[in-house]
Amino acid sequence: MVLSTENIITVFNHFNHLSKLDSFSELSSGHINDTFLIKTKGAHDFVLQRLNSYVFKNAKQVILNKVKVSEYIKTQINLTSNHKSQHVLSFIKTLNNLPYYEDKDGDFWNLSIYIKNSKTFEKVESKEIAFEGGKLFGEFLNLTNGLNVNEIVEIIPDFHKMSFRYKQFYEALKNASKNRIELASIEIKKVYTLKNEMHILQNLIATGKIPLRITHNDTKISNALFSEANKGLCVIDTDTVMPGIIHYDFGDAVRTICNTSNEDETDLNKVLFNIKFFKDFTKGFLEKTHKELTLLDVQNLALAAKTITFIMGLRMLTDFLNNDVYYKTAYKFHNLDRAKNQFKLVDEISENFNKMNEITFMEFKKLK
Ligand code: GN1
Ligand code: MG
Repeated sequence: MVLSTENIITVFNHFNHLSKLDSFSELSSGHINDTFLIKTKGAHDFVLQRLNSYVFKNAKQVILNKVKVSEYIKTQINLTSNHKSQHVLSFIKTLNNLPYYEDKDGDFWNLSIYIKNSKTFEKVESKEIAFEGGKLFGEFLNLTNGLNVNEIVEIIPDFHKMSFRYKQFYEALKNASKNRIELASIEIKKVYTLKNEMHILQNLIATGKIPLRITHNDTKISNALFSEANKGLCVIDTDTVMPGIIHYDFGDAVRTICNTSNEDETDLNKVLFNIKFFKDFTKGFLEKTHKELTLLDVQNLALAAKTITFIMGLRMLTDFLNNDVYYKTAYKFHNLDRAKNQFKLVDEISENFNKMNEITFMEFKKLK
């Protein structure tokens, strides 16, 4: 469906909100779905989203999952409903009483209430946000901890499984153009060099040393809403909530909070690791989660930050070799630039690795 004004209004009006669209704009921070902020003159503004059916083969189920997660969180937050609405997403049903709308092309849409007086960050500029982000993502794990695993469909199987991501990379490499292979030769080499280390966490999961829980699986800092006073409000983008390890939620937040530049900055001299923010984030995260964590868990948090950053680079590189079929790109070699950026950050994490391990251990010890 063409994303014309007329179509957006039509889709919006399939939902049961009793509001009139006043204006809308695209929220372009995500790489997958099409997301719009719908302004009305009524009590609420809304977020209307079309799911990407190439990425989400079962987009209807993504929405069913998200609604379940929100409903469950609502039972766990100990606040009056007025305050609750600032801390959890509320989805609106269609006039047919369904949580999703399916358009003529078979694409699925969902609508949620825009959380007022909130803001997001693409990049973190203050330790306060790093700390609040840590508390917010940590608390999300507490809030979803009791969710029945059987009720949540694993929306993208093997999402953070390293061997799966390597397999996709090898496939892409077999079919890639000579030109793209040449352009990415340094990054390709790196994928081979880091292979063993990047499988350590997967092996700890396979041997039962690190348990699966319900996790968010996309904890980049732009998926956290903050109040105007810079307090953590609500975790958004619950598309990929499914069984996972808390390590990757920790690590994915670190990947974005401690990168001194954006994910696609091309001047790699600007891609540095902010160890101060790492400390603040860790403090906040552990404050909320330490009761659930073992020493072995904590000993692997820094490795998780490195591993998930590498996974992102690997996936972006793979998409580049596949001629950009997965992530939205703004220009021709965008995915390669993203991969270079993430691999530079992996190097930066290696430089800071001992300090990171000291920090996670010290902060954990303080709480025990
Ligand atoms: C994608 O579209 P967005 O921003 O929610 C991706 C994540 C990556 C992220 C990288 C379903 O997330 O896994 O971490 O890009 N989501 C999916 O910025 O693949
Ligand atoms: Mg996402």
